[in-house]
Amino acid sequence: MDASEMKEKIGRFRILIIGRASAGKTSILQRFCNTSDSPEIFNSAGEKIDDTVLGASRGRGGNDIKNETVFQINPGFVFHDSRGFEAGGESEFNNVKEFIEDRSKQPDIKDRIHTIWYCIPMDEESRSFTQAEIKFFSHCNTGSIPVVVLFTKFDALYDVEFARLQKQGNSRTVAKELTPKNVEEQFSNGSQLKFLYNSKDIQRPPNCHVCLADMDKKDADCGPLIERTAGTLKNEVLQQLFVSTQQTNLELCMKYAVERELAGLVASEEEISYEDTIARSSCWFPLIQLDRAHREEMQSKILAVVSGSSPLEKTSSAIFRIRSLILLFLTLSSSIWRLRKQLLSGKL
Ligand SMILES: Nc1nc2c(ncn2[C@@H]2O[C@H](COP(=O)(O)OP(=O)(O)O)[C@@H](O)[C@H]2O)c(=O)[nH]1
Ligand SMILES: [Mg+2]
Repeated sequence: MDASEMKEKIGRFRILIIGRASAGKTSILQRFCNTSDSPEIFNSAGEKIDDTVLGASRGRGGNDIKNETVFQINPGFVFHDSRGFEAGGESEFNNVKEFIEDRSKQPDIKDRIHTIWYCIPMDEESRSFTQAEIKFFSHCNTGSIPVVVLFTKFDALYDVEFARLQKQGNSRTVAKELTPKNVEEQFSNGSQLKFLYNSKDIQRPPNCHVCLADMDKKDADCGPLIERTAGTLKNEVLQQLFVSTQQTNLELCMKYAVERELAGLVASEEEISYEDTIARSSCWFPLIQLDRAHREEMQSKILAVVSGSSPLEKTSSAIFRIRSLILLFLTLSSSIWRLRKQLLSGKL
């Protein structure tokens, strides 16, 4: 089975998001999927759960970790929401642990958890790790599943630094600009991270972490979350599935297409056609898994637009425009890399 068949077989990328109620989980999922819509929730039998039923059953076991949370706009991602993973709660911890163990044993990779996001909100006074967090990072065997810690509501730490910068004589504008960078720098040298990665109490530290501020705002950037998560995936097919399914960071798709595909093709001795170069690089992009005939049609349309012989139709859909841009990028970069290969091999 080649990578694209395998990708098709896995189908959806499955993420478990853990964190206490109000940690900012739903907001992150919305930013990640670039939507303000509420997600749809399905039970393990695949039946849609009515919101009103879920609301009424809250606290009566209705918040099942096995439920699948999906956003209509990007059904390529399926989330399991631990909901209310409260400090010290023994039964919630066991529930999460059992769920991870059970999913890890699934023979089919499509049913396994592909990544865990563990949310730690920063909006509490003198934030230190709770018993639940210490327990999770000491006793929960996540096997080969990468774990990324999300320090959520990171903007809660901004006020003190903003005031300090203003006191130093900086204008509001300068203080506002410097604050996020300064806070992240102070945090990276602070006691929380030392504890998380270097404490004897933490036997299973996470793979990495990311600081997320203002995720309740529509234009918030979750690029760092996407990049860190992609970087932790060791399985190339899963990595390709993750990068090509997320639709908010095309820059990352380009980075992987160039670094993983084009660079590899240039380095190899293999003679590969122009069309295949484009087809193989397109595996890293969303919305572009087209067959050859469709791709050729798109390419001729794009060429007509680029050469000015046909205006880009005002009515053309956003998806057509994105596809066009991706194909244009692939066409240009494939040409450049082929030229580079010919130059390096002395054929030019
Ligand atoms: N200041 C701040 N508030 C946030 C952020 N993310 C979420 N919130 C707010 O925190 C509350 C809980 O967020 P929600 O995403 O529903 O948390 P969940 O219970 O973990 O799903 C909401 O009122 C959000 O608007 C953030 O990054 N910064
Ligand atoms: Mg929620």
